[in-house]
Amino acid sequence: MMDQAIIDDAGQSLVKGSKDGAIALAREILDKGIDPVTMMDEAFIPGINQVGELFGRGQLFLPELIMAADAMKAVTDVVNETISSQAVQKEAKGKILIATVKGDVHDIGKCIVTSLFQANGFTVHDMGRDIDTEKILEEAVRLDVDIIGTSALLTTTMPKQKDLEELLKRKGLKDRFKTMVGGAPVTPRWATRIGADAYAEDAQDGVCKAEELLGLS
Ligand code: B12
Repeated sequence: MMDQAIIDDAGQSLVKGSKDGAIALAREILDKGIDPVTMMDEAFIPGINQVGELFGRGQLFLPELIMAADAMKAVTDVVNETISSQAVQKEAKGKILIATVKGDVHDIGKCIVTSLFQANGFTVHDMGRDIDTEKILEEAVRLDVDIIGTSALLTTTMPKQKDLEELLKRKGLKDRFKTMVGGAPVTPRWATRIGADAYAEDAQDGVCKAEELLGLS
């Protein structure tokens, strides 16, 4: 468990959009030996969610949201460096293609997921953000991946995850790939409704679900 004062400071650094402050705090927390995923789950993710709530209520505006996102992205980079330096070289467990769907530029969560998958021995092809459904499928076929994971952070872009399921069915490829969906507005119910093979709440859950999908656990 992390100290409440540090959790509050992490939240404040994001609300203030202080990139340097957030980076310094992240390094301080990691130096104490706290696991990077725990740090994100307990301090910075609640912090960025708080920023999102303030923005949603009109108490914080787009320029501040952008600054907070910039600070969060910098923390994510520190975390990803730490995770990859701690990663034990394991035998490749499977290939995963990951992308944020078309019309959506949110990629902080996706980058954390990518990094944790890699640290757990998966080969990950991260296509980035705002990616066309057809392109995702083309790349999945070209790279012959096992799982396609998509991220959607907007209620207006979630339907792209459904489009992917429909495209897979239309092309007769539904049985060839397993699909996994994630992102803050995405729910297990949504995953079931669109026919995705798995829903993951966070990066750690994503790793567990991927292992289940590939029969590794
Ligand atoms: C940061 C942020 C931004 C940044 C994004 C920067 C970036 N590079 O990502 C910027 C400033 C660019 C931005 C822009 C916008 N945003 Co914004 N943003 C956010 C905010 C505050 C945080 C998102 C985030 O990074 N969370 C932290 C990460 C770690 O969490 P996560 O993404 O959910 O990921 C975790 C899990 O979901 C899961 N996961 C995620 N994806 C996947 C995928 C797989 C395969 C798996 C297994 C797991 C998984 O694992 C991750 C790690 O635990 C949210 C608020 C919120 N609570 O979500 C609003 C929010 C999503 N944004 C919102 C809005 C409205 C916008 C804008 C439309 C604003 C505008 N007027 O322009 C634009 C849209 C731009 C676009 N076309 O995409 C709304 C969406 C409302 C809605 N109903 O859809 C929110 C909810 C804010 C709000 N309360 O109003 N935003």
